[in-house]
Amino acid sequence: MACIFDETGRVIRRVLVVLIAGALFASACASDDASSSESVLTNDGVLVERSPLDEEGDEPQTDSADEDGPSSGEAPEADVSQRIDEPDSRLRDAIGRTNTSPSGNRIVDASVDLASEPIVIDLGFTPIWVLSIDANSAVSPVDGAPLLWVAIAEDGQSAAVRNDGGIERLSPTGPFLQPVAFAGADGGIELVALHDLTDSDLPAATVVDNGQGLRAWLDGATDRYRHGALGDDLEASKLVIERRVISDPMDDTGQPLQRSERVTITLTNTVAEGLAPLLADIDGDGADEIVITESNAEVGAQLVVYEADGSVLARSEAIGRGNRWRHQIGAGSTGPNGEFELVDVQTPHIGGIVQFHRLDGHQLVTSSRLDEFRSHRLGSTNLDMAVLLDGDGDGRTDVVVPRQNLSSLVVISHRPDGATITVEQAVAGGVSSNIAAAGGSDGAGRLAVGTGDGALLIWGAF
Ligand SMILES: [Ca+2]
Ligand SMILES: [Ca+2]
Ligand SMILES: [Ca+2]
Repeated sequence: MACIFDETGRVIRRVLVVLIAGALFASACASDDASSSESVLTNDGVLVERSPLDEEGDEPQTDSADEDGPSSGEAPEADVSQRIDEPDSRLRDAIGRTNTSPSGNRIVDASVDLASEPIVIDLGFTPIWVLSIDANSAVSPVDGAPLLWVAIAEDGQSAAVRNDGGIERLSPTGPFLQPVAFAGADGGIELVALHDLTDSDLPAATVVDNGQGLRAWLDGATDRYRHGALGDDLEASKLVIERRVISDPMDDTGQPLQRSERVTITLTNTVAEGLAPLLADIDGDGADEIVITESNAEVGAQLVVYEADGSVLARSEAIGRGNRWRHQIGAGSTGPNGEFELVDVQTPHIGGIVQFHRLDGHQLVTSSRLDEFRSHRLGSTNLDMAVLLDGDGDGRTDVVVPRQNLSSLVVISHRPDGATITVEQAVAGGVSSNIAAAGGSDGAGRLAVGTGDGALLIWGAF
């Protein structure tokens, strides 16, 4: 992967060279401080290691040089606390992304009427990535019309689409394993390869952040489970969770002490199959949990919900055989009576079953399912081909996902009699990109998708 990455990240690497050099210098100068970490081997066969970070809230970097992670019973590596400007903190300034939220939960709290006719923008290339740009970022406004979307082709060709339907060509800077957009210094847009901003050895991995002191990412790339749904033989052997802890004692100024705690979970029987965890309040206790998809060759994939302290809250059934993936999409109030559910697509390349799951004790129980959809192209690092939003205008959250043959977009609503298609929109040329979406302040949303005919289809707020 390193050599592919050198190609894809070449341009951006130059941009970030000063930042990275600074980080390396700082990390070389830092001292080890693993004396207070604690590790526990749980019943689930995972090693959980807890490390307090320093109290100023400086965020450290893990030394994750090992390939396979420790096996059961073996002592995990020590975390190393370092004072650096971590690259992924820049992600908080992103103004455009392919997923809908930095939390990794693909949900937009807004309505888009997908039964209406879309606006069709001719791009002249087939987009595989579509980024939704923050309408308030005011980048490249022309007559006051800001950019709303950026579409990017496999070869790095890209174009920005304004909210008046106007189109601006961008200089090619890709290709990307996963692009993210920033406001450029010249008032335009700067596209960056996400992985260059992320402290993980897993290609295309990203850090998720709920904006309330909880962050998590996958790390510890290993090739011990050769399934390759995401284009290489590497999967993660570690889940890293960082949370801000506010403790009772006051400091000298009478403020509560704040510190960060890092929990590193080393998977010994499984790998985490995906590029990022998903943060959502699965048990309704007001604090987000961390959802990942764990797989192994014997039983295939299973959704696992971790508490922020590293304990396991719940698991779904495993698929039952190896080399069968499930693609975690999002969590929200999709149930017929607004029940909170976690949505995934089981085996998105073969029969693609959209599944709604609810927490029942320590189990994620499937409440409804519907098949023949596709949320992912085999081998792609684009995992944002499905989204939760109200796509039929009844005010309740649905799932928007392409048909298995990519010939249309469908809205799936979880009704009392089960999961039901309420809208189907044909997509001429087939769906070629992720589904990008965003919500406005008035509850109205917008959604865009690329097509194999070289167009961008747009529904909603203009
Ligand atoms: Ca919770
Ligand atoms: Ca909880
Ligand atoms: Ca709806």
